[in-house]
Amino acid sequence: MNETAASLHNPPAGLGRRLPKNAALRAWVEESAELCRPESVFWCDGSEEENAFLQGQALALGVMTKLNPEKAPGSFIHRSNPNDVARVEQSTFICTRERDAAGPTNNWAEPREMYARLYGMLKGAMQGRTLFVIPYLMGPPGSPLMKVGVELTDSLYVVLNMRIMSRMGAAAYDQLDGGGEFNRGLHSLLDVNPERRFICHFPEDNAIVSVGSGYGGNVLLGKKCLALRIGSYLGRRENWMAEHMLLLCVESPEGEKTYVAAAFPSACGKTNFSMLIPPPAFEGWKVRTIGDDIAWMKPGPDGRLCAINPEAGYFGVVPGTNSQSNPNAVKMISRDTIYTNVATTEEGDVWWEGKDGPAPAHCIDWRGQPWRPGSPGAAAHPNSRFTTPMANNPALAPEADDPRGVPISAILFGGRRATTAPLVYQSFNWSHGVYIGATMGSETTAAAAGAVGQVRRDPMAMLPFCGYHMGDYFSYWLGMRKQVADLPLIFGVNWFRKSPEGAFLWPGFGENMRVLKWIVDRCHGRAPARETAIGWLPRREDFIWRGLEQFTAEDFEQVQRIDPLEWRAEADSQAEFFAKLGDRVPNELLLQRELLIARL
Ligand code: GTP
Ligand code: SPV
Ligand code: MN
Repeated sequence: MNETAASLHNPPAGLGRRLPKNAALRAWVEESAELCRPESVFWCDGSEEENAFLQGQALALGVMTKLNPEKAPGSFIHRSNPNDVARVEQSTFICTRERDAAGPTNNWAEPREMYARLYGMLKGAMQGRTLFVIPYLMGPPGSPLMKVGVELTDSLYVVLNMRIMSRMGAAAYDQLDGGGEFNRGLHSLLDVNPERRFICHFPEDNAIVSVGSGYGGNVLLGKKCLALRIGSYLGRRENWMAEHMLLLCVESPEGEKTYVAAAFPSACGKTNFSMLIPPPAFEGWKVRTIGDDIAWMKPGPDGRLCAINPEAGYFGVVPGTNSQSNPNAVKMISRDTIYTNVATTEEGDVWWEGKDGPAPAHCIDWRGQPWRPGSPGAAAHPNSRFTTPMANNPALAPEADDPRGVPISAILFGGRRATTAPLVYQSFNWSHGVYIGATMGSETTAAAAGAVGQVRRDPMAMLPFCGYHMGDYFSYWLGMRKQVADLPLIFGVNWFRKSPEGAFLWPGFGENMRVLKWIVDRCHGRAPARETAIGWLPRREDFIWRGLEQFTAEDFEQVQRIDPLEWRAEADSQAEFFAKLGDRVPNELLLQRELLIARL
């Protein structure tokens, strides 16, 4: 379902013609059309009528297929080009005038050269296609953290996804018509050729150009490109933070609300954790989702760190989603969902590895080929995704729409580590906590093209998403200490530690509530801990175990074990990473590493 030939014919009167008052926007769209030469320009207003029309067009053009409305009401499947199924870090660039501003963890290109190269590829690239203008907001309207963006794209899939993922259309026109700055995102599929695939950020111009891909994080420009890469750059300039974090609210039976943010790398459990259902032993406790992927935070007037979710939907990992692992997600994606790269059954339903029930006797795999149990390869791509509105989430927190945001009590950093890292520990203080985030290691996943399962440093889960020099990013984090009187506590977690036989040591998912409860109690000064070389650790008796009695004292000992040799190797790997960042690494973090070694 390659949509490179997509062009709209004769939209009904009234659709696609919502011209904005904003002259700068009109001029930029005109210039872009001049360059790309689309057959028509379609101005999206975000209305229901428009959505129905565009869905119909997507079906007619083969961009998506409708699923059986009895099995998956209001839902669609899109199969992307098999060469285009994940983010592409090697083709992602930060284009600043000075190379040093992007730092050694980003690919860099000189802005004028990169613009020239991209515009060369874009010249006449939309002939016979429609250019869609997508005005959108990131963040609830009226929030001091809200940002305005406009994405120009020749992909209907992008339009339909952006409508779910952002506050698209009318609300954005209201902001644009009042004048003011907006992010300019220009996207074209070109011929979906990996050789001509570039995801380029121009933070100094508040602009993005993405070509040659039609997949998720590469093309839904409000998400990773604006909300994280450009966002982190703007945040440092404007005194806020853009982070790869979920946001959740834990409510106790007494009605006490505690807000927690957690940075886990791509495909390492944010969506799942943000909507977990506490086990029966936690009767009366509720976990509600504010965001599942991105948090924007700023020092609030009350001395707390205040956070919003800039998104309005979830672009989440499908495989492994079932009524045991994530019952809320099962309900959430049962309707009004766009599936990307899953398998489809003869009944017009979707299927993926780890779905409830047995595998179908035969189905059509993510590539569009016949598949049966035993066929080589997975039926659903390991990075297959759902796009679903947050309103579908049964655990949605009302605060998700609150322009004021929520005050954060705890920040969690969690990698995917088969060894070394314990289930949970707490930092000694802010500086040590920033060090834990900055040195986080995690195994690579299918969310990015390339090898899977290799441990790499992924500071704050932002390695692929920080829009400037990583050393300066660490300094910015440390500096929050001076701006936030009542700082969140910082914890390290790891749901993914394995036995020598390769089995997960911790049951994870809903059972993570046991860890979360200890964290919340630490925030309120209610739970003890013991001091170790790496930080404060819970003792076994500090957890509630009812319903998980089979998890023995030895199991707990194993999942929390701190092996001095493993940690020495960890410190060596951290040193290599710091060396790569050069003299922009704050001394304070180097000192934290020395202190760890001394304690070990
Ligand atoms: P991105 O959307 O890529 O940023 O990912 P994410 O951090 O939201 O990850 P997600 O929650 O989608 O989880 C990714 C994978 O990890 C899925 O296959 C989950 O089934 C698995 N997973 C999530 N939580 C746990 C857990 O607690 N334990 C184990 N063993 N696996 C988990
Ligand atoms: C991630 O890779 O962290 C994602 C998916 O959340 S994507 O939007 O494709 O980047
Ligand atoms: Mn993500």
